[in-house]
Amino acid sequence: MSVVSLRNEGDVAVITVDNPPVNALKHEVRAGLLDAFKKAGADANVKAIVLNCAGRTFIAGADITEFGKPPKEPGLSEVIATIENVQKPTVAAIHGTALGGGLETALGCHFRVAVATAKVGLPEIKLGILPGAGGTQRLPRLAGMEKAFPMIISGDPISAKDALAHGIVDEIIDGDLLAGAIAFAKKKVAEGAKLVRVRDREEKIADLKANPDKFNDIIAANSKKNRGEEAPVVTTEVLRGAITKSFDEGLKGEREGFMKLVVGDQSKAKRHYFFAEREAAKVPDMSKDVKPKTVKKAGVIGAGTMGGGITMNFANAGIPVTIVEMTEEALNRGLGIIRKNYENTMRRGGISQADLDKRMSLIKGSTDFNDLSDADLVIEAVFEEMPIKKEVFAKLEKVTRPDTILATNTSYLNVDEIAATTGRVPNVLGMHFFSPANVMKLLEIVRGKNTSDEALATAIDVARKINKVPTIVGVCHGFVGNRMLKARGIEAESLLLEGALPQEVDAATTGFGFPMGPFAMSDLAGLDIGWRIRKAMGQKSEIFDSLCELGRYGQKTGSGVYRYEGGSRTPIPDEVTEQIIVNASKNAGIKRRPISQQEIGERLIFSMINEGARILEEGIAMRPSDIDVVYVNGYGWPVWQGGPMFYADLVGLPYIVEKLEGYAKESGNEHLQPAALLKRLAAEGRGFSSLGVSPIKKAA
Ligand code: T1G
Repeated sequence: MSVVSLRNEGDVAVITVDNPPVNALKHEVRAGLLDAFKKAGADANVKAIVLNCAGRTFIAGADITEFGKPPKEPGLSEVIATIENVQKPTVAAIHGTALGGGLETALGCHFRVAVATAKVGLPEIKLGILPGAGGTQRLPRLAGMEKAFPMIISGDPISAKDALAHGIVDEIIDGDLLAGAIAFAKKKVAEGAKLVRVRDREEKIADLKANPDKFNDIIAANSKKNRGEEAPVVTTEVLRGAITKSFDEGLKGEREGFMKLVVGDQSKAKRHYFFAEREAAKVPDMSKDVKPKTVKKAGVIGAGTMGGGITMNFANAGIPVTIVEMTEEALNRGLGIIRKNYENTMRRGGISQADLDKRMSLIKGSTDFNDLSDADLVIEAVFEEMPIKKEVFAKLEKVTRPDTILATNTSYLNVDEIAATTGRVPNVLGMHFFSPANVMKLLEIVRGKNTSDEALATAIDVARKINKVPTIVGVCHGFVGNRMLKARGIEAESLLLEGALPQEVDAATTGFGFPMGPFAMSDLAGLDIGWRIRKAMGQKSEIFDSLCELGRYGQKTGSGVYRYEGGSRTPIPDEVTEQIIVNASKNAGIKRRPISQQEIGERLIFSMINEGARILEEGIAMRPSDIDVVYVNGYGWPVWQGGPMFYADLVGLPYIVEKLEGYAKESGNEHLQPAALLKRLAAEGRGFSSLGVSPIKKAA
């Protein structure tokens, strides 16, 4: 089957790309396009050319799997240069998502038409690169820099309507796209329309060319806090070239910027993550012919922060959901918070009043479990205490249909133990959301030892429908994310006792690219949560118990590890905390010492990597990249660092083993001893990426 075909519809040539699943611009597509446009361009019987795509979308970009391999001619820029020099009207017919090189190819045409549901964008920055086939130079000329800059620096697509408003698309086609595109082309021929290459259109950047300093205002209006990412910095200067240089010089700058970024670790990390996120939802030992159940109605138990957020996810996806609380007061409080959240989003322009009303209409509040009798899936989000969860599941067992899937939102507890309290173990699993549940993309789906394939497939399907990123994990205390975070927490507290101060530990974390350090995060979440868990488990922490005994729970009490003044959320180091830490060191018989940022950073990061290795050994995660997906989506791991396991391979496992052994010896922290898998891979000169996929081990 040819990936590019050429046929004539009367005097209009139709060039069709057919390279499923997303018409990516692999080498054969580029060669086919070059050949087809040359032929149609030279054919005297052809008066106009339409470029369209088969399948579900217009070209969605370069083929990312080709990156890092020796480039094969023709390059995309050559193809686009050929297209834009055709001396007859060329029209791109867009449906689905014209992204990256796809949109850049369309910008090589004189005109673009699209169906109303189409989207266009230049998402390259999300892969740690920049548009490398003229997008940084053509899009500003077509749409103006005020529109092009935010599109390119955010990488977010825009609607066909928005594209029409900014001249990126020339017409929205109702009905059959190809017929509409051909009619548009014929109209241009009949009008004798002037053919201007996008590269030659300067009207929308004329003012900026004359006043290049105004470009700095556009940067200021569209740049967010950069935590060490290279691509936005390089891309900004390449875009500046669009108004300070000639087109060809600007193109040269784009090429240089692209080549610099594409070989960098940050782009490798983001490309790794792109595929990792898609792999995470694939379960090799789940039978191929299993079908997910359709969830026409969901139920949520608990209208607290988590229950409310989970409920919103279903309403946002148009799925009716019943939220059940124990009392009217608690229920109304929860529903009030949901409404307030939607009102805030509406105020920010995220949704309309009609959207708000529709979503609220999909949410039914109740204090009667029997209202869940027709639910297909019920998720409990009650207190993190096993007896309470078991009581809820016992009730659900009675009021729901035997085929209803019951999920627990537990963050740590044993899902198999919960399942065992029901008579439907195969229909019980964990769906661990992250707070705020209506915002955070990560969903850890906890596969119990007897969870059925159908229940698992349904949870994965629901995750996609409610716009979450599913990762399948096994049963252990804290599953993947929280278990590794606990390892980091042990190190963070140990570093305080050994001589570091909270602000030094947090600085090492944000210096790595995290939005927040462990102690600022604890103050945000509330120190009392950990205090309650420690008391329930009979555990002690002199530093944090002392802070809590002083009523210092964190931001909510105006002080915790840090001090917060005048309602500000900015953490201020506090001598009260420092004194508590110094006393704790003394009581532990530890002689405090200055600790370098390098040691702090390595102990925090390497302790998580080490725990990740143990998680893989125990079969709690199927792939190292699944752990990366958890950390990027649930814990703020900077995506340009690829995730803990990808980062470990970049650093090199032998180095990590050596450092862990050294720090374990120096600190006496046994959990820093390298995991067996880590040591084995290091000894064999391998990385985590050399591991294949292994099914979640079903605990004995
Ligand atoms: N290259 C290779 N494979 C791709 C791909 C791509 N660009 N896009 C998707 N796939 C695979 C994906 O791995 C999955 O494979 C299947 O297609 C379906 O994808 C020169 C250099 C288009 C919005 O960044 O955003 O152009 O798992 O599950 O949810 O300047 O895919 O089935 O084996 O995501 O319907 C720029 C990336 C590239 C777009 C569809 N383009 N793709 O979403 O399906 S760089 C992008 C997407 C570039 C130029 C530069 C989404 C989608 P498998 P999917 P979806």
